[in-house]
Amino acid sequence: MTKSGFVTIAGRPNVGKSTLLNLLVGSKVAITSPRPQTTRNRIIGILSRPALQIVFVDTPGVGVAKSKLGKSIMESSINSSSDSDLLLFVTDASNPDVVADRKALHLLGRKAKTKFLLLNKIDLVNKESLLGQISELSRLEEFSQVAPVSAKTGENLGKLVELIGEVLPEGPFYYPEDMVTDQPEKFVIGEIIREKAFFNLQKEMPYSIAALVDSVEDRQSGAMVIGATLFVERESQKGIVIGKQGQMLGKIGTAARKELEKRFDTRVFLELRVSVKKKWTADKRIIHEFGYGRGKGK
Ligand SMILES: Nc1nc2c(ncn2[C@@H]2O[C@H](COP(=O)(O)OP(=O)(O)OP(=O)(O)O)[C@@H](O)[C@H]2O)c(=O)[nH]1
Ligand SMILES: [Mg+2]
Repeated sequence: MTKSGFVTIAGRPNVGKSTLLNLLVGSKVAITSPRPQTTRNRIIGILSRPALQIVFVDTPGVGVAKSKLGKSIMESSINSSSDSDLLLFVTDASNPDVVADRKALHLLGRKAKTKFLLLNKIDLVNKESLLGQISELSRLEEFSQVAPVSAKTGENLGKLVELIGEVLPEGPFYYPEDMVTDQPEKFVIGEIIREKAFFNLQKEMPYSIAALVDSVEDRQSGAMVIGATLFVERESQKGIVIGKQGQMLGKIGTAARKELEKRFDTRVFLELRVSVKKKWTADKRIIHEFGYGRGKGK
């Protein structure tokens, strides 16, 4: 007899959902950043144990969405949470905001049957503050479990996996045991490039940057040749991404190449361009073309 199920990880932006997902499945399947609204679609991370398969579904943070991009990506969060066997509602214990949490819960939690409350980033807070938060948040919703965790130190995550195993139903393995994510290679590469752009452009760059992989070629010499484009919305932003004498683009490219080489265990040649796609965050067609805001639950 095996147990299995879909477990959605959701909450407001920047609380550490993607970092948690990566730690839970033991592999970097989702990019993370210190900026809110990093994740743009639902991302699956699979944890397989001898008689248990947990399919985690990381989702974009839910908050106030103004742009079409923001709205599209939020839709994918709400759809995922309503289809899953369990909702892990994540909050940031180091930056409590019960009002925002209540709004997010209202959007996410209506259809989820079973819910756990995870207070993340406990490496940054003291016990008293935690107890106060737990009692406030527990008033918002009926949670079957409350778990203070840290995606940085891994505290309590082993116990969390046990608790999840207890509530999941009997069922088959949905994915092969050695599979950790279902994202296409091209998309994974684009996300790694976007992560490095987010990281290096922290202050200057508006949220509206996209990375699209145009081509991936495996050379006979074993090297991987990748052509990719970073899209911005305005001409003026192009200069920021390229930087003085191409320095910024060089930095982003080098950081991405290094991670790609590690990940694919091969030499990588990365040809990175910057292009302007006017007002793309307001265009649903382009948002989907870029692969963002996808995902209808299972
Ligand atoms: N100290 C500490 N930092 C954490 C922890 N978990 C995540 N972070 C940091 O919090 C920031 C946001 O993490 P993400 O995993 O990208 O957050 P997210 O909830 O997926 O954000 P969105 O995708 O934008 O909704 C990053 O800088 C992480 O390194 C934690 O347990 N402790
Ligand atoms: Mg995320």
